[in-house]
Amino acid sequence: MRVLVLGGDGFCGWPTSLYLSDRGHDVTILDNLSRRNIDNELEVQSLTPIRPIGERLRTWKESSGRQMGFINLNLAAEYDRLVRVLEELKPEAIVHFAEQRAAPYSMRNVTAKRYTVDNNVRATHNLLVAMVETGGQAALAHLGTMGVYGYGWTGTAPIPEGYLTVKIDTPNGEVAREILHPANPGSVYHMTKTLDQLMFAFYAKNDGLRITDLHQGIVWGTQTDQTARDERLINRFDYDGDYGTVLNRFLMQAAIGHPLTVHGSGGQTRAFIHIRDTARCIEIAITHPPQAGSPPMVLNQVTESHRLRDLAKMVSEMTGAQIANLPNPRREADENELVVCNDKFLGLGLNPTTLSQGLMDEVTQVAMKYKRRADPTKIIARSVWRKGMETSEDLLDEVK
Ligand code: USQ
Repeated sequence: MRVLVLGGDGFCGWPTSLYLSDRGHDVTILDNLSRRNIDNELEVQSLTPIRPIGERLRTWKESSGRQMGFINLNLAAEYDRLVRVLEELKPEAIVHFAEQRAAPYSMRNVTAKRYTVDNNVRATHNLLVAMVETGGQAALAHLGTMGVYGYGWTGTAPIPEGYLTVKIDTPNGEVAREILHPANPGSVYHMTKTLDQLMFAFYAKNDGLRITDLHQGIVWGTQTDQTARDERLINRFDYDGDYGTVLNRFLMQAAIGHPLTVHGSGGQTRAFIHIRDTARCIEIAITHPPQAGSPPMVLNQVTESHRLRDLAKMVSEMTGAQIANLPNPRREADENELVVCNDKFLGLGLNPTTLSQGLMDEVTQVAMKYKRRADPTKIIARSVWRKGMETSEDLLDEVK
């Protein structure tokens, strides 16, 4: 398929672009390199030395013989150029990763809150309008998040895939309706993904766009078969308090001798997926789009759920790392249950990559290899959900 990957330079976008290219799809990446700019703003770099996009693409051509296109475009701001891209490229599938994706960054300050909403909402809306205007029949797969459902308020009720059947009392008796699962975002970032869902529902209904919204869990792992082929193809590894996600942070912290930074009691339960499965799920999604005229198809892109204190204990037992229970900078439930349905991906042939010592060792080895690049003063999460919330002091002065 001719696939346009929006946000193809990022943590999920880059390995997915390589995977799709490797599988024989004709891939063009569209990205404004904003994630690299945020690294500069936060004065922190990926633990792994990611190469400039041009070098990445040249290396991929050298090692695979396959060419990927690249367009530097700001989706939220350059609507006319976007229309021209769609007209010229005529993609059969569009994968939309092009949003600011860190919850802590989105809560950091007023500027980051406004940027996250302006960027994410406008990017998605521009894309939808441009798809309608150009009359393209591309299948759109969007990276949404499990966080749109929120955590804790459904107890042990399994989270369905996007829609909920509710019973309504009417004067003529009870009727059943399928509604979009109520949104319960826990951060400004997650809120933008709940807004995306409404835009998808509208444009699917009004214009017949074929949309799949992937409610992805927390991604862990860093390398895929493709990114591991050459050091110049390496994927990013975020370990800082804003962009680093929990399991990769624990594994990296263990590798550099930093205590594992559990927020609060660690009773939070979250859904996880390995980066390799992210790429596989995207290919499954774009090759199984919904029919025009159907509501957006929602797939829960997760393979397993874990309580954070269990993950910390597991990493600690594997590595000998200490566990630190730190003040939680977020406003979130201390303890929650989470049961997630992922039947659709399993039904479409996903063979889940679950947590294993081997894969965790792989992450630890990557972290060990590049640990000299780590800045220990960037590890503690300091973006608080409300002014005045307490955060921890640094726990490590230097990486030995
Ligand atoms: N946490 C810790 N210690 C840490 C880092 C995080 O205890 O050092 C806790 C957080 O307080 C939270 C949980 O771990 O309870 C998850 O935090 P996270 O940073 O790993 O993940 P999150 O902020 O939820 O966001 C990430 C991605 C986002 C994606 C989301 C999927 O950055 O793009 O949408 O995972 S989900 O969590 O399922 O909504």
